[in-house]
Amino acid sequence: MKVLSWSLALLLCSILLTYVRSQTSPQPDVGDLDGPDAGSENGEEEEYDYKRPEEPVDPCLTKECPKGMECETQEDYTAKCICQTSCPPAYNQRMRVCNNRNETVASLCEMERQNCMCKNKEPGCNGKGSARLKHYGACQYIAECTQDEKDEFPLRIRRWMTVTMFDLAGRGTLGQAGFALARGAIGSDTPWINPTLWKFCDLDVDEDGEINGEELEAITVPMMVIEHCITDFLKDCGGGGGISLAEWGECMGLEKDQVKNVCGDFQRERQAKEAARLAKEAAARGETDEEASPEEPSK
Ligand SMILES: [Ca+2]
Repeated sequence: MKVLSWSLALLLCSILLTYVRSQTSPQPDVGDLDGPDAGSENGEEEEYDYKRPEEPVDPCLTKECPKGMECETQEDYTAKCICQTSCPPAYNQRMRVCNNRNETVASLCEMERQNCMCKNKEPGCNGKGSARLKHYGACQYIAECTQDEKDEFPLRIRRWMTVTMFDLAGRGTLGQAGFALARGAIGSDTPWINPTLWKFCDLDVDEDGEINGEELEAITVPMMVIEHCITDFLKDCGGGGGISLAEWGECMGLEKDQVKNVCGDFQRERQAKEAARLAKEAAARGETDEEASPEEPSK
């Protein structure tokens, strides 16, 4: 009987001790049971998406810099355009260009790099200031244009514009608006009209209805060496200022009723292409369409 009493006393002590421990020990966090280590309800181990820290994207990948400049990634991971530190070696003499000071420069890149440094007043500037591109290749003597040559010039440039337009159409690089005009010119008694109107639209990049001096360089610079009259002729055509469509048509020998504004389709194509380019750049930067959408084309 005494043994039974001692056994009961020990059992009660054991129960009491267990109760005291359960009240003083830290309680498990119920939330922990739902954590990644607790397993799912069906007992299977769930995969947990342990994300790696995102590596910063080089901001220069989507940064466009003006001519003569290159992108440099800053310490705070922003992109900054700086003057090009160097240009590819001008291994070929055909890379040389002639500037408007009649100086032969190793390459167009080198001329634009110099322009940048002079504009920013950097030590690398040659001290002469910015220069413009006169023509490709080393500087050479350009004969003056005689009156006879000038009189014949519209015929020559119309022929060149026609051949160029048909060539681009054949290669599929003219765009829909240009292709439609080229197709309309084929078989015509006056096949040069559409190419002449097309070239006006092509040169009027800012779409203000006239061709200014800078826009004119897109045709004078590549043609000056092979067609020495082009600069004098087009200078006279605009009377020293921009060339309107009516002036362009008259200079090229078109009748007044042959001069029509066909630029609308070109402009819409150009704007759509530019919008697509901007959207692509914005997508590369991870921006939304709304953040990146350019202004609605007004034309
Ligand atoms: Ca213009």
